[in-house]
Amino acid sequence: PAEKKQWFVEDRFGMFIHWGLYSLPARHEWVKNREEISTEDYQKYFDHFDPDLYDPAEWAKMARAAGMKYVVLTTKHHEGFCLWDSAVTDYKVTETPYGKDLLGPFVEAFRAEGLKVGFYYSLIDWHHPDFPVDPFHPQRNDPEAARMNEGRDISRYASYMRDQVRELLTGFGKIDVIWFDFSYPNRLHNELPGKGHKDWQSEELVKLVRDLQPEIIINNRLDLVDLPADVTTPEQYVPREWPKVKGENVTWEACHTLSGSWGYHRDEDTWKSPDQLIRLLVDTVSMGGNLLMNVGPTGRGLLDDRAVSALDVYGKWMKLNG
Ligand code: FUL
Repeated sequence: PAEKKQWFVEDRFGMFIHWGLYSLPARHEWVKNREEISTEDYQKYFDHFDPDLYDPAEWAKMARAAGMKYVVLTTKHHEGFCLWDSAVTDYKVTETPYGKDLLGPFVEAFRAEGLKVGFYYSLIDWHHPDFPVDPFHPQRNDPEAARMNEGRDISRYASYMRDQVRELLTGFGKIDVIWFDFSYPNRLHNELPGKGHKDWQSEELVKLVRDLQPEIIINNRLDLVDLPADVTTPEQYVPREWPKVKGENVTWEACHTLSGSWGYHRDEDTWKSPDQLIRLLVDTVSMGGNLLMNVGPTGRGLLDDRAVSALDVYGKWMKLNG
């Protein structure tokens, strides 16, 4: 129902947060994939994950000061690492040197600042033993790839995802948005094992989500054609006309980065100028969309100065323009 989405289209501006093990190498959230890093070599980021400066209340204050009304955090990105104490895996924050749940305090802190809370959850998982070593997997060129693939069963992975989504949607109170993410090229849907709604059992996932959180907003990245999503999510571009599904205008939310990558990238120098930042917000909102602007905290849990300045640009503009 349209009323369910009312807050979303009124709030207009949200903070996206990409945070995980990839924040430590500080190059890109796809680093494991791009550099074809083995699971053994990637383990060092897990063994050193200890965000001693993590203070979600600070992040939440900054988001609010920037005029943002909701937040979406990567609870699990493609690397498979979980920011909460999931019962169905050891690949989670509570097993790292940090040793504590990150998600509960996060949710509380943002709610305390009056923001709505959303969870990003990746349908891709480069760590899970049942997720296929396909041509997009970090281990695609490993001489052992074929052997690694033996016995993998995507339906076990689909049931793992349902277990995790159940945890996320029952353990943290009312969750306002769930942002599933699949980003391999469309033409490969269903041509590769592990891609597409049949493999993820997307219909069942959606049913579970709707049962557990009837009010939640679900995005459109589950490869579902006949089950309408609540929001369409153009990525890194400003649509030139109102996005449509089956000829109808749809609710949309554009997501963008402050620089290039979504995860913390220390050495990038492509940060958007204040002018670009404001134009992006004005263009998006004036064309009827939401803007979900991303920050990538460091491995220690801080927002980089360049991200803080960008948020400040929005905050100052909001003060003058409401
Ligand atoms: C993409 C992902 O592959 C990126 O890493 C990022 O999470 C972006 C929002 O979605 O599809």
